[in-house]
Order: sequence, then structure tokens, then C-alpha cells
Amino acid sequence: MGSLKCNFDDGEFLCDTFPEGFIWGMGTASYQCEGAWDKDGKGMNIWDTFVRTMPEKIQDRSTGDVALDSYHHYKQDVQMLKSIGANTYRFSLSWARIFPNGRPDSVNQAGVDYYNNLINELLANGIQPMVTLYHWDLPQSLQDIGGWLNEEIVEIYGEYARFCFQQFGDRVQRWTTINEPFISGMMGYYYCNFAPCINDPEEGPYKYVHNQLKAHAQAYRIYEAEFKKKYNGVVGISLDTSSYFPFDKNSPEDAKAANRCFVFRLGWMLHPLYHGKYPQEMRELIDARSKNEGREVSRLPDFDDHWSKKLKGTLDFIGVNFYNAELVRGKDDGVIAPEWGLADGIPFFDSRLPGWNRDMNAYRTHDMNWVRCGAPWQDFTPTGIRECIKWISDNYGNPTMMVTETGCSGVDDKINDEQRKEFFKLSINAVLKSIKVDGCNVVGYSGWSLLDVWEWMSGYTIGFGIVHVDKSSPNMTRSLKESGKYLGTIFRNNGFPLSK
Ligand code: GBH
Repeated sequence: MGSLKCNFDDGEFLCDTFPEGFIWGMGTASYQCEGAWDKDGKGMNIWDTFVRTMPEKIQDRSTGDVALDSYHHYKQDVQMLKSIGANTYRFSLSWARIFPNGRPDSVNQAGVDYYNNLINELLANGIQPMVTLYHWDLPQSLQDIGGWLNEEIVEIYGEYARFCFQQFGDRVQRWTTINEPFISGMMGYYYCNFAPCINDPEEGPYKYVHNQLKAHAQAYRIYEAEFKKKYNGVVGISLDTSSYFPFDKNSPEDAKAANRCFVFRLGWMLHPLYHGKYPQEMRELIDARSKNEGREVSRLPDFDDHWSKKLKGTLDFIGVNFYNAELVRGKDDGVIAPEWGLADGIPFFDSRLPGWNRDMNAYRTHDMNWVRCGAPWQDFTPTGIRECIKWISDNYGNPTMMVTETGCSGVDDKINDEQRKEFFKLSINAVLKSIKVDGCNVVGYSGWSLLDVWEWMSGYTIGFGIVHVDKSSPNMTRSLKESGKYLGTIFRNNGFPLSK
């Protein structure tokens, strides 16, 4: 194994290795890679429905029906992981493949077998499975009763989680309950470009996240009471965030506004999971606005005593998903770049939109000089992850964290993906500094994504993979990109040791 040459030229690159036992991996999600949407008894989920009822919402009108057909080619995926020296694979379970109607009475043995086979194949190759229970593909029959806005979902999700712990818990040590409540809530209920596409921008995301937090706690408590002693695994959640920097470094107002963005993005979830209630700053701002709007009840719900207690202390680790840095102003003085990150023509980051965006009273923009990645919403800001990790550490007592996603979008993704290679180099070095310089407790790094998976509303127009998949070849041939080869060197070296 050749060592990486450390580059001292910029005086900033840190040559050092990660703590022993560091977790290295890459991730995928069921709907984005499995395909086999109607095979072997799988039930419909909200994405199966969405791509059929609103095909125009997907940029290239593609679907995840076949995707990369990991359902039939998972062994190739495992070999790719092995070839880069990964010790972990982060993947999600398709709820409707396990319970076609969302509930235990409908259990589909073929679905359970598929995940058993995948898990066993991983372990046979020295790779630990890390399972996401929910990465956005809700069974359609649960959406039919109101989905995440119906409180009943909390119990039902708990039953699903219990079943998965029972079936796979003897071999799966690391679980995340839910992937990115913020993104899925905002895209599904605010911008309406994700399933289930229900337009309720002012209240929808708040209700959605509220029930997801309860569902998380429900699953955590079930694991704690029924499985922890036996299996001694860990349960966390994956939270998405941008890094928020003050636009003007000398402006205390901008600094406060940047902090408020972190509170609204991460504190929204972390405060209930640590303290049993939403952050005070959020509470006050949203309560006041709701009142001004003539509402009798705040748009931000509340937890009763029972739930407050149940929520508190339900994180063994925090999964951090990071894609973007943003600059924040305390005042709207016209510096917002209106063309930035368009979602259906609506600037995704526009702080003037109602609901969450406006509630937080901060004006977000980017630097026009930043290099861009492939997706219109992504600037090339890999080192920004350090800021997020530090914010969590400073505000929640330096908890155990793991990077569960970060990556670089590309267009016409090539085997020779120089920008992505550079992204991972700088990103992983930033995480190394989080540990070695900032003293943060980061135990692992799982990049996004293993394969060029189907990218939701962008279809196949952009990719994040370190593995290219030839979708026209009969066995969906996987080949490692340059970024993947490079990651392999980092993984095997456990970082960036000084070259001898
Ligand atoms: C993650 O989402 C997901 O967990 C993962 O499934 C996904 O493949 C990956 O990131 C890459 O997107 O076009 O302006 O509406 C979080 C990140 C979701 C953020 C899509 C940007 C589109 C912004 N992204 N979103 S916009």
C-alpha cells in the first residue's frame, strides 16, 4: 500500500492518522439503488407512487424502478466496498419490502431474506453493516392514513423498528432511525418536489419533524429495553446541515444570525433529543410570528411531559450529513444571490419565503466566487464540515458523532472525477482537524455515495458515486472511479500518514 504524499505547500494540510478503530465507509439508500420495485412481494411506497403520478417532478423523468438493481447485484456492491478497504457499509431498508402494507401482519419473507443475504455477504467480506431504518420510502398504505402527519405513525414505526432489530440485530451493531428529517420534511411538504408532495409550507415541516422525533425516540427506547443487553449496538439519527458562516466576519449581528441558522437546522432536532423541548430561540420566534399571523396555536408544536421525558437522551451518536456552506446576514440588504440553488425555479435557500425560511430571521447567501460542484445547489466547500461538527460539539457537550454523508455532485459523471477526489481529500482532512485540533469526538466517516445512485428529483442528471455503473450492460457492471481509488488509499492508511 503506497502512502499518500502529504502536501505541506499550503501550510494547512494536516498529516496525521485517525484514531484506531475509525469507521470508514460509503453509503446508499434503498429507493436510490435497489430497483426491483415490484419484485418478490414488495409493497408500494410513496416514491413508487410519486414517480408515477408526478413524473414531471423528476428532471429526466426517470424512476427508481430498476435503479442500479442492487437487489440482484448486491454482491458486486460488496466487492466494490472491499476493493477500497471500507470496513462499513451504510445502507437503508425498504420498509415496504419488509412490510408491504407497512405493518407486521404483512411481513414479506423474500424482503427479509434479501437483507439477510446482504448483511451476511458484507460480514463474510469483513465489512460491518450500518443500517438506516428510514430513508424516505414510506409504505404507500401508511401515507394513505396520513403518513408522518398522523400520530399513529409513531407506534407503527416502532413496530417496524422492533422487527428489524429482531431480525438483523444479532449482526447489525450500528443503527440510524431516520435520515434527514429536515430535507425530507421541507422537500415533501414545503417545496413539493419530493414525495408525498403535500403543500403545507408553514406548518407541514414542523408537524412532520415533530412526529419523526417521537418515532426516533420510540425506536430508541425499544432497542434500549429489548435489545441493548443482548447485542450492545448503538442507535442514532442522521441530520443534514449546511455550515453557516457570518457574511461579514466583523459583524456581531451576522454572527448571531449564523448561529440562529444552526439552531433552526440542527437545534430543532437536537434540542428535543437532549433536553426534551425545542430550542428557546425557535420557540420565541415562531410563537411570536404565529401570533402575528392571527393564529391561536403556534405553528411549532410542543411535547407533553410524557414525550419530553421519553425524548431526552435518545442518542448514542449523531450522524452528520453535510453538503454546503452558506453565508449569513442578520439583515436583508440585497446581497442574496437569487439564482442560487433553484428548486423548481424557487431559490432553495431564499430566506424570504414563508415558514421555516422566514421564521429564523436570517438571510442566507453564498459567495459568487466559490467554485461549484455539478448540482446547481452545491458549491465546492468540502472543509465546511468542520464548522458543523464544532457547532454540535460546542452546543451539546461534545457528543459522539459520525459523518454519515458528505459528497460532491457531478454532471456526466466520469471515471476520471478529479473534483470529487479533491473533495474527499479536503473533506476528510477537515474531519481529521475536527478530531486532532478541535478535540471533537468523531468516530467514523461514511461518504456519499458508493454508487451513482438515482438522485431523487434530479434523476440521473447528477451523480455522487465513487463507483460508475454501466446501466446498459446486462449485469450492470460496476467500475471504480479515480475518487474511489484515492479513497481506498486514505481508508487503508487510516488517514494521511507522513510518507516515509
Ligand atoms: C442527501 O440529501 C440524501 O440523504 C441523499 O439521499 C441524497 O442522494 C444526497 O443527499 C445528495 O443530494 O435542488 O435546490 O431543491 C441532502 C441533500 C437534497 C440537498 C436535495 C439539496 C436539493 C436542493 N440534498 N436538495 S434544490
